[in-house]
Amino acid sequence: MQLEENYPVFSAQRRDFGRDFVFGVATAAYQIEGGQTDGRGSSIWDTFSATPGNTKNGETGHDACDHYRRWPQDLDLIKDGGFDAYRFSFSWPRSLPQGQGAPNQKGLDFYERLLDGMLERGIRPFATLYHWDLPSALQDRGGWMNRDVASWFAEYATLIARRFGDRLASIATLNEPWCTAYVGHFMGRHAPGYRDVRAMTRAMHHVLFAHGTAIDALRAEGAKNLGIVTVLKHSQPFSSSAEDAAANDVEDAMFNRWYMDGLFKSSYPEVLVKLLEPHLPERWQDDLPVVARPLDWIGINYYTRQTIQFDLSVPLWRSKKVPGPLPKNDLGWEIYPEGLTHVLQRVTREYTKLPIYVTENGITETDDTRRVDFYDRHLQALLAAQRAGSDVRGYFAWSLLDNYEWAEGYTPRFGIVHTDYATQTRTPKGSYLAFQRMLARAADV
Ligand code: IFM
Repeated sequence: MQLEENYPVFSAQRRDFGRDFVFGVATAAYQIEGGQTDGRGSSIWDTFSATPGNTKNGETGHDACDHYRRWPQDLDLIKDGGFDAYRFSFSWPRSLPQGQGAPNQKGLDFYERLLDGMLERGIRPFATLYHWDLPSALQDRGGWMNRDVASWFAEYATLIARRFGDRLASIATLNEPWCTAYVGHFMGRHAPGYRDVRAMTRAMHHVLFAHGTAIDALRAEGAKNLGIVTVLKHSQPFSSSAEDAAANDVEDAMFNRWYMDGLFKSSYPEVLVKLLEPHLPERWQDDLPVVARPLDWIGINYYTRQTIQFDLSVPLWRSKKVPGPLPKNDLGWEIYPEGLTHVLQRVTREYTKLPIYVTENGITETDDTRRVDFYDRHLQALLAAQRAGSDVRGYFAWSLLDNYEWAEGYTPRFGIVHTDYATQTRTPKGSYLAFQRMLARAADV
């Protein structure tokens, strides 16, 4: 693709980020693959989205972006954009239709082709094992509420490491465990659609226990460069009152600290243990050393901040989220680039000196000039965190393509490439071109 003078540009240059800094794009299997064929099993998202009322316009990921067939074109887009890496997820039900037991050879062959396609194009594969598509057969046995999920997940991790480990640049166990536990088991807005504090609490512990168990399984297979992807928000009280500070403490623990304390301090925040202990599985403390297995890197997804106010009428938490004053994206998420600097510095200051990758960052927006501005400001915020001492080694834009945004269906458009769902035509947006222009200057590095 030719570069032209009127392309949108970012204010940062590639060399500002450091010599080995990795630029990539991210997607997830259920959001783009489609391809419900060739022996793929059912997942909790297939059944959740098929249930009336659960998703906008009843939309499902049945076809999504048809990436199952169109992957060569999508990999070409990544290469032509100048990206170094592709963060994608394996589909557990495509690999193991029943979640355990007999693998689906045709499904594994698809990932074989995809990985070879990346390597042929010089794209480094950053894999995620679980991006929310639990096999339905495992949900039938309690899914994330059942402690056995740890051994099911380890079996799946072993399969992937044996077959593909030699070709993966890195492996993340889970994407955003908060979302699985809280949005899927407490808000009921994601699969499996529970609204129950006990279901949530069990899932909160089991996601992390399964993560650590999978890390052991991956290491036993010799897999390298292992991590996990957590989503973090900058969390702040609405006012300087003691009540708002206490409310923010609970919400920050719920969103950020439960996962980061578990992973890096081998403990859970006291304020939440007090509230949730009756629902935690017996002898949960015994699992904490597994939860905190050493990692090689940490992935952070960042989108927005939260502002928290005390509210006596809310059971349990006594808090609510209130809208911040800044402009919002199409889903009402406040745009706060400085928050990326804050969360990256917080990781370095409070948790770990491990390399950090920003594994997702992006905006749903139909006006692409706002998307260019969003990326520009967040890239500057990342540089500010680097200058302040955070060891940030990579950045992945969410997302390569407009895709299936879970309960919100196909209305939100997070892609740097536009997807016409009727024809499956891909059209690069200005934001893609801005990345391309920045990344094409490899000679600057
Ligand atoms: O689309 C999601 C993705 O699956 C996980 N992180 C947030 C994105 C935007 O909501």
